[in-house]
Amino acid sequence: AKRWQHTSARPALNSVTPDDIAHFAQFLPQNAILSTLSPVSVAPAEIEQYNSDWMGKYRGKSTTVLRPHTTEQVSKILKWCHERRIGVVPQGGNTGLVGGSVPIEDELILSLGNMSKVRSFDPVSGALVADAGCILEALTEHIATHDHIMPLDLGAKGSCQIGGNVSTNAGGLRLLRYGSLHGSVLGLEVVLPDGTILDNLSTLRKDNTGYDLKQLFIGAEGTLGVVTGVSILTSAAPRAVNNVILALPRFENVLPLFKSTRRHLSEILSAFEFIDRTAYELAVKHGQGKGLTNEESEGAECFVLLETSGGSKEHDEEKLNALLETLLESDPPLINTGVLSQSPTQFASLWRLREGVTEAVSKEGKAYKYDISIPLASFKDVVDATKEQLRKKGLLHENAVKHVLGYGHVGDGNLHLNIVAAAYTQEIEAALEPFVYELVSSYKGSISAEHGIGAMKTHAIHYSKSAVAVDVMKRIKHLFDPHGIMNPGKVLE
Ligand code: FAD
Ligand code: 2HG
Ligand code: ZN
Repeated sequence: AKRWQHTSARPALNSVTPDDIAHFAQFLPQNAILSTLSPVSVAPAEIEQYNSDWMGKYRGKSTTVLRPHTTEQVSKILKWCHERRIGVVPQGGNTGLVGGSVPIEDELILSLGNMSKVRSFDPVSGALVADAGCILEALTEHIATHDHIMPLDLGAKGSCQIGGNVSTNAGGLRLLRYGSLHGSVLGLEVVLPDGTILDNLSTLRKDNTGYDLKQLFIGAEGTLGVVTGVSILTSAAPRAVNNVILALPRFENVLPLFKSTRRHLSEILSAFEFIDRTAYELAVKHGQGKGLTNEESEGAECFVLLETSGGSKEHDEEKLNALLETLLESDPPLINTGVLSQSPTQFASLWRLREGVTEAVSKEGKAYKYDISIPLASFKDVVDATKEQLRKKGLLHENAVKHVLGYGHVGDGNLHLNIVAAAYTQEIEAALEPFVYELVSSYKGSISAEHGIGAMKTHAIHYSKSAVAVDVMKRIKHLFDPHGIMNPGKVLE
């Protein structure tokens, strides 16, 4: 993991001291302060989970985790840290994949987990207002009782928080249908670095009264303030959902398949997800759902999971069956086989295959993750070129890189290129970077489609943003956070 050092361009920051803990204890309940410092003095093991990221790739050295219950408490914490020049890392579910949610040095960790109340839900407009620390799955379950669904869904749903989702501008599995959070978030409550509470928690669909400030915090990765409340537009739950897994003989069929699927399914298509053969085999190997029998999957180069969400099960099934017939009858057939889920259990199991790839990969080894936007037709070329690069460097073997795989959100032009290694080593990283970034740049793509910049890609932001854009970002950062306390070393170097 890269280490950030204080530079003359960045103001120096102070470590948390026992005096700071004594100050926090004046307004925070005992259970909201976890610190290895006196007078709290917990064992370092108790804060280990907050210092380590989901992949086991990034590790901070924080002594102190604060878990406030209210927005006012967050405000008091930031006001103090602003005055004392203490770095603060906001942390949600800690499922981020770019090292953004853990400290680089010994910044204070501000965990939102205790702020987990639903504030309101309007079943007429679908507007949901919730504390930032609400777990995505808990919100999904809460509004399911009102026959509504969240506009986003991702494999980390059981741990990630809505505030973390907003702060990373998470994409996920439903973006094709419901669009990005820049469209569905209606308002935010944010505590600015100096402790000021910016209450923009509107539930209005339309509000053109000057600058749309909330947009700045969507995807800011905790560098501009702490999101404490989220107002988000949810949709009426579809009456019928179906999913199908398709086995394709060749990658080249994905593009014509996508075109054909869109034409046949039009408004009921709600997801179109891609996994290559290696990703499929890893998911199966590590028990992530069941898809096809060995016979059905034999000879397939890749797989597509598609989902429909519509008004009538029979009507949607009719459309899906007509699509499957067309695909099988085309000359040569675009697919080897297609299996339509027959029960809610099978539906969930098919989804598990796709959603479970990340978990399967983490069981298999240490993953280098490149989350890129490139033209869909180049997905395979990028995976192949990366494999070839590692082969040329003599790194493609059991003790170094075990697998190179590609999967992702085809419908959004977003490929997840994962390199699974026996261990994180400088040699592998040097073979991958800047190689992958230059490859992406040659396609005029993005080096971060949905996971963000975090600590991982600060040095590479110029591959996807102009010098002018980075300069404007720095000026915005300085305006909100003149002392540079918010998530230092993340997004901007
Ligand atoms: P964290 O990991 O805790 O934090 C992420 C970033 O946001 C950090 O920079 C942190 O400082 C900041 N932050 C967190 N909360 C706040 C807050 N309240 N205020 C200000 N800043 C805050 N991502 C996708 O886009 N699409 C996917 O499909 C997807 N699938 C995933 C599947 C798995 C199995 C895993 C492990 C991750 C996946 N991710 C995906 C990445 C990750 O889950 C998302 O980025 C998620 O939105 C992070 O939420 P979190 O609450 O865990 O945030
Ligand atoms: C997904 O789409 C997530 O499954 C995670 O964005 C991707 O682990 C990854 O590389
Ligand atoms: Zn993804």
